[in-house]
Amino acid sequence: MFSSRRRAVAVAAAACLVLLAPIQASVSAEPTATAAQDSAIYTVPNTDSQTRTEINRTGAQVLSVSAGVATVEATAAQAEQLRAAGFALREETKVAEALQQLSGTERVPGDFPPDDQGFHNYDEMVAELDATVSEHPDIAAKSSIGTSFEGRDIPVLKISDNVAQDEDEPEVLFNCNQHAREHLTTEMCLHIAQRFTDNYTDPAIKDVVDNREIWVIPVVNPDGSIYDVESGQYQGWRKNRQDTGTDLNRNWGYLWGCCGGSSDNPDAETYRGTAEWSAPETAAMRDFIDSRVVGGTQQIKAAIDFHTYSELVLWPFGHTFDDVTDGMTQEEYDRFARIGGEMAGSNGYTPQQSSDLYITDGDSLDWMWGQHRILAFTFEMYPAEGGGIDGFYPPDEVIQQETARNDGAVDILLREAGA
Ligand code: BZS
Ligand code: CA
Ligand code: CA
Ligand code: CA
Ligand code: ZN
Repeated sequence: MFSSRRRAVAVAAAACLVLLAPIQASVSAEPTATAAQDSAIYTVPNTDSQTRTEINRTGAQVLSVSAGVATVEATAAQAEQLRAAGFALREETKVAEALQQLSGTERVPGDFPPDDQGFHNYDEMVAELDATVSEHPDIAAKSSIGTSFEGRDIPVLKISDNVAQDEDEPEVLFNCNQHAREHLTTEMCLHIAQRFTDNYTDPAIKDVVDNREIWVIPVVNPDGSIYDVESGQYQGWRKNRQDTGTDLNRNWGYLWGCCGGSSDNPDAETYRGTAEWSAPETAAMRDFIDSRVVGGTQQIKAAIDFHTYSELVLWPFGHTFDDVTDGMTQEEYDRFARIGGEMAGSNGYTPQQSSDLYITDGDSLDWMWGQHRILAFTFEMYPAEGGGIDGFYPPDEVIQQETARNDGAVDILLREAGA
């Protein structure tokens, strides 16, 4: 089984690891209680996008869906409320126990557990970007789009020939790790950065790099992603670290809080914040994307916001079940569905409108398209089904395969940005 295999690897690795990194003998302080830590994982049969929206409205959070069976993260109170509303919940695991198992027995303070050292923590991500720039100064440049709530830079890497100039080329944005625990996405952005710099001698790659301006933001939520690993044990943390945490993907300013697709309860996993853009991290994203309007024209033509998990290609809107609505014509919707379908054909994900999962508001997709007409997609990466919180913590052995899996889709989007 998954967890026992991981334990075996942890035990085998433990002896040599003391040489590599300081290991805490035991965790002295209890990890801070969080929404996820206090929750259990439930399965709920026979759901659809309407009922999944109802489930989320209690403050619980649908994590994945398989043939109508939803996997849901919920506190005891939320589970009780759902049962009272007629949902047939079956408890699968306690999140705190699952997180402990996933983290193994050794602790590396400030870093991923010994088994998962293939993942980049925040400092390692910054170092990776710096190394990319120093190896490829002609085609890669690093800057910052702003700072997080706790004051950390949110770095962005630009990749293009004549990288110091703002050329008149279609710009494409890839951003990752809005949600803290979705660490595989950071690896996705780093993979994109490496692929388009290390392989510049490949004519197909050179053609893209020379004729596009690619922006890569590997960690939109630095504080949350650090918090999720800093004790050495995973926390299952989703939000940023402002007060009780704001769900960054409910804080964007297009019809913010409009449609029952986010929560006003600060403890909920989908807390939308006190106002649109109340999170410094979303405000930094807004300012960066707004700054790409040059001469009245948005330069960013296409974007992917990477999340985990469920293996989905999602397009706008999230705030309505309707395909055609204010801000989306049938022709535009059909273009999303066509390109989304083509990308899904290349990576084996399932293509669908975002609201087919459940209704959301204040998400990045809705703003990027609604405000700027960016051809914006959200990818929910590996795994398709994770049995609960485990889905956010795949072993580092899958990083190479599951990031390279999206090469074809990334290339399709880069092509479409010029169409
Ligand atoms: C996640 C799931 C994600 C969310 C689904 C979604 C994607 C909603 C795009 C809206 C737009 O947490 O990864 O609930 O934010
Ligand atoms: Ca491993
Ligand atoms: Ca260029
Ligand atoms: Ca430009
Ligand atoms: Zn997410």
